[in-house]
Amino acid sequence: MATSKRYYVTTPIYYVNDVPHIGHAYTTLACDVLARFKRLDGFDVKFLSGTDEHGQKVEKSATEKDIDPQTFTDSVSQNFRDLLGTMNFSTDDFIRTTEERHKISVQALWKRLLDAGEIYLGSYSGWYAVRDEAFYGEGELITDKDGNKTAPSGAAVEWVEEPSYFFKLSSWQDKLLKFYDDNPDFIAPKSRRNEVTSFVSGGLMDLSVSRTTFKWGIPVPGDDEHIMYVWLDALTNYITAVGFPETETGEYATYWPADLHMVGKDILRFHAVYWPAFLMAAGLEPPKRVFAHGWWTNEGQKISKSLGNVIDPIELVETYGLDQVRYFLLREVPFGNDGDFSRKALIGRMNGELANDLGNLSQRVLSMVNKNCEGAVPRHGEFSDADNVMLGAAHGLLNSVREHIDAQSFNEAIETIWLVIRASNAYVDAQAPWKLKKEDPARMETVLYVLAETIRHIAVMLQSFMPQTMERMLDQLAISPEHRSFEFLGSEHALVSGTELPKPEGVFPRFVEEEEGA
Ligand code: ME8
Repeated sequence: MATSKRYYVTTPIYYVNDVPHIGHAYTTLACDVLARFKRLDGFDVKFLSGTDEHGQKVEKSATEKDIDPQTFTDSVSQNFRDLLGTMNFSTDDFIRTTEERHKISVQALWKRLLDAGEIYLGSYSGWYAVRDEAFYGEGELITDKDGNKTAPSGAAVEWVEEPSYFFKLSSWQDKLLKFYDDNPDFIAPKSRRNEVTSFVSGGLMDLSVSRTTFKWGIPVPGDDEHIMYVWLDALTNYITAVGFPETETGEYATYWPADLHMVGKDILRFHAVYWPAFLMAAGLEPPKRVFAHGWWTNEGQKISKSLGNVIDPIELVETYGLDQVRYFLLREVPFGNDGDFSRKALIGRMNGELANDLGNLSQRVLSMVNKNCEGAVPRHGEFSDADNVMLGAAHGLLNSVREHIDAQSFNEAIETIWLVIRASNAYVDAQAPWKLKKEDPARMETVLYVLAETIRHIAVMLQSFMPQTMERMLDQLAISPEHRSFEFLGSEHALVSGTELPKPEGVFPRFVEEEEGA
């Protein structure tokens, strides 16, 4: 695509120790909306997701199931790939860390770090949490009343003593702080930025980047006894996918540095501290931005396998509908905050906002057009002030929504669109086209035209959130697929009177809960 506007967005690569749940779907959904929005806005987009397949945690899960790690990762990775289809995610690439392209890339990065004098051999003794795949200092641990120590995340820790290569993270403290200062938008949201800068200001220790007590990973070049630390391996996926170690040509030259790494708040430190330090130490550019979103609880409870309350995105989609679930997840909670998942809240939004506000608007308007305007886009006369206000609101959507999307404020982007939906409903009520039908049919047509044109704008703007239903809504307005990107917004590309329209059908049915025992 011949465009200078490029956008590279990544999800974390998910551990293949378990099946995908709502948390994974949420992170990838946020990226999918960004990727779709940017494509509609004329960007050349690369959207990457994938699976993190090495390390002790995955090895342990395979051993527990008595399967060799490769067979195990092959099958679990497929579940994550399948989720892309289930959720209608528009990824351009899916990386697995067990791929050859990745091994080459990680070993090349290691060599760069070694050649730059950033890695040395020593020995590690300290605490390690397999669940987090993270090292913890004594001072970070939490001791319960029985004297048991756990990681701050609650994960079990074990004492580790073994030879290890170290990355000279301690020497990157000032350079990282300067980098955060020079790039105030690097960490989002703002509250998270303070968390990271105070962590780095507190002093950094050199980081153990190899282990000798397990085998499932990428060997250190020239020293096979050592397996690379799984986070060094995993983070590198973001450059592997753009062709590293080739940096001068190809996708690396086009897309790197990434515009956004989307992560959950649990893994911000790895992305905002270790990753830019590794990259700068290797003479490579750090990414432009890392956004740490919050965590979902389930009906007030922490989601965990042991509590048996893991939310399966596939079940949700089957029960409530794909776009309904996509909408809810990004609408319910300000992005960046923690949120509580409840079926009642989901149904409330489906019936209140999707069925009532948006569904009724389009169904009402399109049925009136179908019945009273010979099933074609109505003719229109002079626009009144009220018409111009309505159309102006629709035309103004792109700029304000774009601003929210660029700040990853998804719920505000949606709210901005909803203001126009609510205004359209108020406009229908005020103009009462059903009354105009007898009194002033020409005016009725103008009102219905204004509404149809407003619905076109709303549907185009909502495509990234709800691609399937908006496709149906735009089909009902007879907008050809090539005319659905943002360059076709505005009065220049307005609906053409007389264009034949298909028979309208509702796109957002009300959700009626089955009675207990029915
Ligand atoms: O951390 N609510 O992988 P992972 C919201 N392999 N998001 C949630 C969530 C919840 N309850 N639970 C999980 C890893 N997530 C590493 C990443 S990247 C180089 C390596 C999401 O399978 C959230 O985005 O544990 C979190 O960061 C991600 O799942 C962790 O996935």
